[in-house]
Amino acid sequence: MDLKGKKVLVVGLGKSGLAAALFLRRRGAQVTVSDVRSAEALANDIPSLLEEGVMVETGGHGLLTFRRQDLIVVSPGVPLETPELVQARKFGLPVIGELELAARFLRGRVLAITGSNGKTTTTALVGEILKQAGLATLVGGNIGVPVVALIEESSDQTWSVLEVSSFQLESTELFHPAIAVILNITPDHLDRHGTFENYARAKERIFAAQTSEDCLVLNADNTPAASAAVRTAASVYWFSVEHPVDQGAWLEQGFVVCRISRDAAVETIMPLSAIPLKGSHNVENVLAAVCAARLAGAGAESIAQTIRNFHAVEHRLEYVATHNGVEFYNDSKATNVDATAKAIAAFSGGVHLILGGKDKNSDYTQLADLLRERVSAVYTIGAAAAKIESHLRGIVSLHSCETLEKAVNAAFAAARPGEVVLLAPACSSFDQFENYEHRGRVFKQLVNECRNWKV
Ligand code: UMA
Repeated sequence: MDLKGKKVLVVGLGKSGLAAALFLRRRGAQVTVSDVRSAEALANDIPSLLEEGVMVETGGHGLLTFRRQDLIVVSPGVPLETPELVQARKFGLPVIGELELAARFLRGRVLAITGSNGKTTTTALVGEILKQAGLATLVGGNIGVPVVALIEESSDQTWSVLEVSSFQLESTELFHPAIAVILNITPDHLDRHGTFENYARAKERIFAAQTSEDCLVLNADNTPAASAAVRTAASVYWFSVEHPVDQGAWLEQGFVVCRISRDAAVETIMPLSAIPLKGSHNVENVLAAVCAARLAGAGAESIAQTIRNFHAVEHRLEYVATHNGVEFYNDSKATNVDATAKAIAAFSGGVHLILGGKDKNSDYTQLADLLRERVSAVYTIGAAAAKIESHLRGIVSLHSCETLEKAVNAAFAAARPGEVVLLAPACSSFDQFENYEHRGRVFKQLVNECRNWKV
């Protein structure tokens, strides 16, 4: 793909847009960036872009800006159905995502991980395993580092371990991982994709360009993920917490085991009890990581060693502190109902749960059984509060708190020693916070302030 002299429009000036604009500019393209936010809101990034010779349109997307281009590169958070993009496609302009742009230039091999939940932990774990095994490894994607930002560092020997979201996959064409992993597919982002089927099809683009030379690792225990096996050209590997599989990773008599081809011997990786991450969902993540890392060439012993020393990624069921015998956990990344269910299930009971934020067209009644079993009270915050309360009335004790600060204080006041205050909000954060990281950091700060409480 020759970018020299091409007119390229980058839509959205977040992390992806900024990295894409600078990359395109370095490759000689004439770059314009367009964002709906105001120039004031983007004041941090505009000067460096102008200095590089990038043109910037702020405060909205101009139809004409979208017409005068050779290529349009879209940030993951910008829906493909945005009217200006629909119009541009109608005029025959190529529209690709940041991931697709990066895929065309990234050197070496790609190990890509998608799923509704567990992506970030599994990506971080696989990245760490490959690094510790001595392989040249880069880590990026939805985990927070745009894939275009990895291009310059990549070489023919590199493994790029990428967390990829449905937003990124939706606009891929040539993106071609040597190893792809689908951890699970459960309802999420229905506000963007419309239906669960559309969402699942977007996830399945992870293997669209794979051939029989490539590997696809699937969760045998999750039907929507497992059903992809009949639609792929790649060799299928499985992981399961429930039963042995013909090739892949599973549990046997309290041990994680792995077999990387049907005729190979079963290798014992490590005892289940040596996995340092909380929650049964993390056992699934570990099994997927073991299988993928083994396929990429890491040895069994080195894999076990790295898992033993691996700590929870920030904002994923992250232990924060214990005050007056009450434990606080930050699972701000639990941005959908399934992730919240998994977080609750990691505790045996006495959970004071903070729920709410921006709704994604979710059905919160799916939490009913777990709430009855393990949750003492729910504290609602944000724009989705009224909907959540209407779904959960009569199931669990509800407290309307509006803000995270009021919720933390109310939960701490009510929790008894031995109980848990858990932020696992089942919603995105954009109504009250910049992103889920910001929400998690505010939670941790509020928890630290609880230390000064006298009881
Ligand atoms: N914007 C427009 N027009 C629109 C919509 C948005 O101009 O119609 C602008 C916004 O004003 C903003 C910019 O686009 O300035 C934001 O772009 P973006 O939402 O793509 O955000 P980035 O900062 O580029 O971050 C993205 C991912 N964000 C999303 O997918 C929403 C990050 O994942 C990712 O880490 C980053 O690229 C690097 O790859 C975050 C996320 O929430 C963590 N992901 C979702 C999730 O995990 O559930 C999918």
